[in-house]
Amino acid sequence: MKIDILTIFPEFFKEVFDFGIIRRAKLANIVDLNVHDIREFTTDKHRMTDDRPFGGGDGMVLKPEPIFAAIEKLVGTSDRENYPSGTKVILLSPQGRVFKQAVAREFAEEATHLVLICGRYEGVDERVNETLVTDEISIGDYVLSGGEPAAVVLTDAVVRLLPDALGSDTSAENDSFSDGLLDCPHYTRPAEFRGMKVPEVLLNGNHAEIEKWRKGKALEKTTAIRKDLLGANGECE
Ligand code: 9D3
Repeated sequence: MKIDILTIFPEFFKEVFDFGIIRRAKLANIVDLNVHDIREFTTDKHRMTDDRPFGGGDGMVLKPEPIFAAIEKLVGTSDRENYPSGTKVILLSPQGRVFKQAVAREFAEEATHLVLICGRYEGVDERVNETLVTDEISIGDYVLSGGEPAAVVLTDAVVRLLPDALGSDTSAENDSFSDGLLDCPHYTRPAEFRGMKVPEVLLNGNHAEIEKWRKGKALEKTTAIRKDLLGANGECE
């Protein structure tokens, strides 16, 4: 999969993709991940990426020209009707559909090229949304100062789902959310730490008992703090 990130703060991403599963996926050519400065696609003397809003008001709005130029370079066209199949141009914005594991799965399975446009607090010219964007995504109901952290979250969640991105010791199948429940508690040595004992069931080697305990704890935890995950629709919503 190819992932291109468009931002006015390319420095934000300097080291964030150099660790763990994403780093491995890059080295194994499972993902071709690149960050682009929107400013590099400006053609005016002052290389302006934003401008004052028509109609007045505070703050600046990201200009359409460099974003259109970037998409034309990266995708080949600025008409979303003519994007190559498997191409998604995603605007990260608080107005978007909320990112969930099901959305990560959809992108990992259907897309071969993701272009992530990082919005800013003040907004993006609406013509970007009208003709370039195939998916508008929010990562949740809280206010960020821009789309950059959201681009990191989305990239991480999608890349680890790509075939062969996870090591053989881990499996996306065993993830919390894959069976719609939160994870069970985990313990490692020592069996007693400052008077706190590891549950006896985990020490006795009875794997059927252990599985039953883990499932029970997962259900207990989910019921206590995330009843919304227990819906019958299996969408983990
Ligand atoms: C004047 C700004 N706000 C009016 C309610 C809207 C607003 C626009 C842009 C608030 C924050 C932002 C910057 N955030 C993002 O670009 C963003 C975001 C977020 O804030 N929350 C969750 N997901 C995302 S994805 C991009």
